[in-house]
Amino acid sequence: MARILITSAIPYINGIKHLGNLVGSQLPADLFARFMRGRGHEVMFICATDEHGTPAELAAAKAGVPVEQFCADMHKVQADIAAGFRLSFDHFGRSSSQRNHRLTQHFAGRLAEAGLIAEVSEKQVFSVDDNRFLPDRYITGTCPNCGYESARGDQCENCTKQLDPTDLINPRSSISGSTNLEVRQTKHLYLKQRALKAKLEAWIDSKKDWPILTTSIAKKWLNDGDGLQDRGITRDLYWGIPVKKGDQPWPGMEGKVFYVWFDAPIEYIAGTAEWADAHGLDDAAWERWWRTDKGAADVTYYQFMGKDNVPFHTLSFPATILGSGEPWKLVDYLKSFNYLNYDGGQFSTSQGRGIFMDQALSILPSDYWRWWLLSHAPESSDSEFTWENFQASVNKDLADVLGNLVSRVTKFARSKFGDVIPAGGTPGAREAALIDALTTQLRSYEANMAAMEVRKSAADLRALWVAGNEYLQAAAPWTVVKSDPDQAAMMIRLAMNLIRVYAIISRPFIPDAAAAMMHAVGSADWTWPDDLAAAMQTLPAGTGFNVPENLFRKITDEERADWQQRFAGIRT
Ligand code: B3M
Ligand code: ZN
Repeated sequence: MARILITSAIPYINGIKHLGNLVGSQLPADLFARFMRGRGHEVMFICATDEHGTPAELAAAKAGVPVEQFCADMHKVQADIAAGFRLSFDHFGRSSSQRNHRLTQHFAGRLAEAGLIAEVSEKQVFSVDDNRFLPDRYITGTCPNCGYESARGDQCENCTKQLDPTDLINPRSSISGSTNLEVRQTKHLYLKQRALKAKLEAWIDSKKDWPILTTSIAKKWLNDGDGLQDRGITRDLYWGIPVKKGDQPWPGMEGKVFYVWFDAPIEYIAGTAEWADAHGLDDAAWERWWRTDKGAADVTYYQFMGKDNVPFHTLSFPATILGSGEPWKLVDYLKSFNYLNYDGGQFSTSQGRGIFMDQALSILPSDYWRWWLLSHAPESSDSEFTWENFQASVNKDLADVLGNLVSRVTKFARSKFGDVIPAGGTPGAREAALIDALTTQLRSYEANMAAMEVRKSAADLRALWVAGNEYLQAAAPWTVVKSDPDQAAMMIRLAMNLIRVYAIISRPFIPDAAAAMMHAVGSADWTWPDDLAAAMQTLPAGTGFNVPENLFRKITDEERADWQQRFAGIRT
């Protein structure tokens, strides 16, 4: 039994994620976690909400609630939606947890001791009425270049000129509108990433089996022109983790917090500590996942994320870990994704374009979405969601192929053989050929799943479903029963066992349908079919079974047109 640590990029707190975000991180991570558990491995699957930073503060202000309350509420919202999609986290933590406070301060302290932190004095705009420093993009004024009146301190949206806040005419705070602004001196901490460049490069070069998408992004940031910059890791904000050196105050840094991207990946570790706390376990319970000196040497660590998050996970976070000089676990395999587009354009959170996780669940159960998204995951290139494609996949793969097999077999069995799986008959050449074909296909599925080849895995699973259908088509128990009921009984017994096997192997993709299939054949034995021939004899004659409600219904043309229309616009 192997020990597998899995983390998904942690969703930002300020809004509900769209399906493009879901398929690029949490969903494939869940697929992998479910598969590894199904194979009997020990899995720790961690996700969390990413709660700090100015966007959280501003979203809270807009909602008119204190930021602590806003984050607590939104965490609950996101946790409920994740449960709706059956994301099987061992823990869904919060980057604002006390665990993350302590660990983030601990890492900063270690980095300082190692001489990897520089204190830098800089000038920044302070809003007297807001009583806070303003990040560049929260200062508005008139563009000196084109006269546009709502230019931002970092850039004019109208003429695209890059600006410095001090360039703006009539600058004001975008938070309060106040013009009572001053330029003040402030001090910040920088992580000297440049000093870690050789170590980082050697570590990345040692990852021969990483996907090209991952290594090419890492290498680009490492080597391009001004690639690896020393990085500011503190901010003048209210909401965040107070800057401390371990548990000691940091002179001159009073009232400042760590930058959100410094503390967010540390939450992977803190989230595991939160898991231990939630289960009343001691520190050893989570440290055995993260500290190679405390039992994590045999852990394999997998991360899942969209490509935009790769630099933070191949350079910044490893710089924190390596720089600490402590034996923390580094990622072993980083699976990154391209973007999913929406109906001829991009999904966009800021513009509210596309389908958001809560909306998706409001129109169809999660299995429908899981199947489509995973079988169309943007792996080797960007991919696109269209309603036509979604309808076609659901109706064909789920309803016609899988759902139809389950319903046809159980209904026929009930009408001809009663309440239990029937006895009689002898398997012949056709059955042997089916088991051979299924075995070959199943080994391919297992290999692709282990390699996180999501689309290929979906194609293998679909092929496994199709093979069963073709067998039934050719064997035709519904005809054979008239002349040779015993042989028909044998075919149905085999088909019932096949439904159980389908439940087990399909569970990572469509967990609810898998549970319904398992229930239909009256079993609760989820043992992985390592030996398929043996697995196909698990349910003996005499086992009670149920006829399930339709596993999957078809999407009608009217529904498709209606949804297409409903989700064409912009969510407000
Ligand atoms: N919070 C992704 C996002 O919500 C970002 C990932 C952090 S991973 C440590 O856009
Ligand atoms: Zn301009």
